[in-house]
Amino acid sequence: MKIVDAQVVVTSPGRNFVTLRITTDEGLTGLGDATLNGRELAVSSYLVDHVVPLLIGRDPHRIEDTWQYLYRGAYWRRGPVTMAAIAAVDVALWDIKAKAAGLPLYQLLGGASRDRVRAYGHASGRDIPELFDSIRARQAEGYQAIRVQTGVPGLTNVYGVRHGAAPAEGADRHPRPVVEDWDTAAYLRHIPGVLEAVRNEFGPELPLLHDAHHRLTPIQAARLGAALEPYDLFWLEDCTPAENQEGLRLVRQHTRTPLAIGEVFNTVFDYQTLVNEQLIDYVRSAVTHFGGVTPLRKLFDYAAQYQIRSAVHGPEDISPVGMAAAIHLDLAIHNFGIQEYSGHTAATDEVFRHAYTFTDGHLHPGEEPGIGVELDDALAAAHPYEAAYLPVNRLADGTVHDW
Ligand code: CS2
Ligand code: MG
Repeated sequence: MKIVDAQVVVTSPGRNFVTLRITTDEGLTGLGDATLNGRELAVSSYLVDHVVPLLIGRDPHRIEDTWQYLYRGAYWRRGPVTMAAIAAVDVALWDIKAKAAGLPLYQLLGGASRDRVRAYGHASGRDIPELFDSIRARQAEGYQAIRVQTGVPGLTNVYGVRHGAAPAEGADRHPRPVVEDWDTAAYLRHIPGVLEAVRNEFGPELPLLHDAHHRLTPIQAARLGAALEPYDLFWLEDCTPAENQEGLRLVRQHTRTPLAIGEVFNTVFDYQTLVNEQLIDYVRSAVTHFGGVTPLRKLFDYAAQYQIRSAVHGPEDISPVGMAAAIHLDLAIHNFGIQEYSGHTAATDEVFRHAYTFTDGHLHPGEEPGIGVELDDALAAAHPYEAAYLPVNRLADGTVHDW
């Protein structure tokens, strides 16, 4: 079999998605997600201008070799644009291989290690009553594990918190980045009381997660983790910008709250100290941003040696193609932890018809050969790209802060 064509489709059914479709001389096609929120066209260009010409004529079955060829061969390694582009190729090739075998992808990854995949959803509120309503809404949808984000008194615009009908994070199509505001001291004073209220209202059994979104220093994170221990979090996510991996030693010494990190990481090297020293409990990378199924499977196997589990990043900006690939991997690996799942707009689900299902808070990839996603080109074309930025974050004095 040979690759005869590869196209990049950029569509915006509510938000932008970048999809690679690889076609073979036998008529089989495969899809890969290359969406990098707020920088979509950079990945599209990387694929169209630099990668697609290299794919034509290659044997689509040689997934590992193609991955190494694109990663090592480029010389300029790592980075989100490169790794999202390689991920799209990798997933599209797995899709083709599984279709050629007539099997759903998870069967090629060793078969199911579980019957279904537990997902967590997002709840948020500007205040506690609004947050309670949001948690109840997620429970009504079936979620059995919930991430809680809350407004902070004195701050008007906080990451992850829904303002009225507006989307909570990143989906706004702003032609310039929205400026959010931040005050770490106010956040640290406020958040333990919120989690106490949620725990009291919803009881001891509901798994609760919280995302600090890279905003704390190691000592602030250590203090927060310790303060949250009575509320038994499933995890505290991205407590620091963890490219300073050694900083997690300090956090770990001071708290038994489980830690999850990695949604912005794109290679195993970003995790070495965190995993080798068992400084975290969950690795958070997405198939789409980590170079695909091939390297993410290796990361999970490496993490398993340290009793660290998977928790694949699954916000709305991972397309249904990236989500499907994640769910196949989740079903197959032994050290699965949990899958983030925000769902998509109805328009997105029409553009990307998918076999995976969400029932009673759990996902299943379905039994269609391949990853089980089809892209409707005509519908995709009806939703052209729209420039959109993620927000930026500033302190009260105007200093740009992590977000
Ligand atoms: C978030 C993301 O899902 C999460 O945990 O941190 O929503 C993140 O902000 C977006 O994916 C950025 O594109
Ligand atoms: Mg996060």
